[in-house]
Amino acid sequence: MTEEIKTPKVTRRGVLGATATGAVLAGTGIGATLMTAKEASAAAKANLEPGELDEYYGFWSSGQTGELRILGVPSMRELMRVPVFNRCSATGWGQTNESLKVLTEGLLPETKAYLAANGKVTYDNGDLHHPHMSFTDGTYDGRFLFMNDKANTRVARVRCDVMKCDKIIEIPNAHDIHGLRPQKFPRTGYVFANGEHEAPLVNDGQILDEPDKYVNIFTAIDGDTMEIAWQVIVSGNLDNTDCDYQGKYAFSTSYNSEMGMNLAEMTEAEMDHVVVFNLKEIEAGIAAGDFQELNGVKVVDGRKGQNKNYTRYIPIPNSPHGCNAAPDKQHIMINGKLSPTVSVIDVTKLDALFAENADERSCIVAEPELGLGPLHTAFDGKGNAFTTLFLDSQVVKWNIADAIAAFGGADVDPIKDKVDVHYQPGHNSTSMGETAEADGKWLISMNKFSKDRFLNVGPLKPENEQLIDISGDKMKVVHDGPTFAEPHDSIVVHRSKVNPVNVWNRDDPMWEDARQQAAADGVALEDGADEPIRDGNKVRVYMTSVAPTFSLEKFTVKQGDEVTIYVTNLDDVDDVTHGLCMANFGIAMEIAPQATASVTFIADRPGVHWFYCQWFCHALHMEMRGRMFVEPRAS
Ligand code: CUK
Ligand code: CUA
Repeated sequence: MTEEIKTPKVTRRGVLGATATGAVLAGTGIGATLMTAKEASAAAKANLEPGELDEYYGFWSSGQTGELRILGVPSMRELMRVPVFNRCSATGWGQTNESLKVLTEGLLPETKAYLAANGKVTYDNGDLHHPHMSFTDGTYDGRFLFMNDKANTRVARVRCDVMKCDKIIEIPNAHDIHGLRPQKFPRTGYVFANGEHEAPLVNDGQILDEPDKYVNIFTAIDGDTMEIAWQVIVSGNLDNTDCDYQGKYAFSTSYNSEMGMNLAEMTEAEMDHVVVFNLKEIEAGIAAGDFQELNGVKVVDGRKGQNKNYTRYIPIPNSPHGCNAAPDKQHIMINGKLSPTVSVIDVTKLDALFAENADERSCIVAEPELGLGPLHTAFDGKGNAFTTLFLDSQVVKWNIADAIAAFGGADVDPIKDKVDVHYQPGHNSTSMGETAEADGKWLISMNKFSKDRFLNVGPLKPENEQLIDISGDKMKVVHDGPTFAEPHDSIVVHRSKVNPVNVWNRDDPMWEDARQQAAADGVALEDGADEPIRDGNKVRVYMTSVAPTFSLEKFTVKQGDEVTIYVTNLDDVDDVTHGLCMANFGIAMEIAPQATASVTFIADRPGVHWFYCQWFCHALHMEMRGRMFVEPRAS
């Protein structure tokens, strides 16, 4: 294939003539540096005209829906859903061979056995809470997005060039991955992942009511290879996590330092803790052989009382939840949840905790009382922090320097503003706010309840996300956005950081298996084959698509054959995606421009069966169809 195909000259947007200049600039990634005067002065402008492009990408979790969502900010328009842990009818995620490879290759052997016993090859649900982009030098680098699955203990990666998931791994030893953050400096590097729920270290059915034998596991994953680098056994459970801008420490909150097994036990102590992980010490410990190998992973013991320099436990009131590094590169906010406070850690004071065994609380430099139910904190890059108050249904803006001064005894109120949100906020996020380039324009409040804010759709209500202008002294709610279950977290990334392609590269590794099988069959995917290729009772059908036709108008297989259909989309104009739906076979998939996708099924249904293109592609889209003829089994 030629270079021409990788960079199409014609864009559909250009053809349609709608603000083509903006589209071309955005598509080439130079839009951000050539921002118009109008854009530059539009800090507080949430409403875009039709055809106007957003300044930011928002990458959203979807909780128990299991997918990643892409929104435009500030318009809050939903741009795309990227299936990850879920099954997707539109794209064939969870059904195509290419997606099943991603969904199955990282599963543990015992999980595969469990699934097989239930007639499945992979999970089809997930609980995706925390999407975060890879970093280089303390800011987003546009390579990958990483995200957790609390439901089935997995971590996934999405490629930002095509916005498709390319890796999913199941984390051994840990249980139910919750908090997740990529290393900020010098780069990602590690992806840190918290196992939230306690379990016996060897969980083979021998231990139930011996809580002292339960542990929690902190995992560091290599973000480049998606292999597990190491794990740490900790005391107490693990909730949210973040890391510093020095590449030295990671932090995890624990709401169950008690290691309780029920609500009363879990909330008993007034003080819980945040665990500090010393990355260099852990790496040195592993190099020195101070680990046990468990399910193929090197695991160090960082529990309290081990007299090791892997961890320190900083007492924090009371069942802390969110964990957020400030863009000043110095402060980490630990959100108190049951305590009305946020505890501020100064990372420059952490070396003394490890080297001199200084008092663990000596690194706390402020603990402002902000309101009821502080869960998560975001930043504007101008010295202010924005904390969600779940119980008060508010976002509070407070000044970090003033909070530190007040903690030192100065008579100053760190709270600058409060705004009502609707209702009960969990996470919040600010434009570029979890990077050193926080720009203080927008804040998203992700609220758990919408109640009366939208037309009633029955007992199950949408959530409500509100866009708040934080460019001035006072916060201003400027937009309500209903969303389906249940975004926990989001990041707001300037569009200059992300530059997806319009058309797949034919060399892409995503369909390497198809490429190899075609070569073995003496077929080029780009040419297709005139007849199905028979290999015992396996039959391979190689088709191409060019709007509005498939290369085969019909093909014949035998009842009971295992049929694999490969479709290579030869269209190279952006947005000309085709589909292949095999009616009454439960088969459907998406094939984007220049991509190959494949699907395998048993053709156990004799007769004529139409396959059709289910992605609208052409004026003659309805006519884009063909017949599969299944000859009945000889009786
Ligand atoms: S957790 Cu959902 S509100 Cu899973 Cu990030 Cu705090
Ligand atoms: Cu091809 Cu619709």
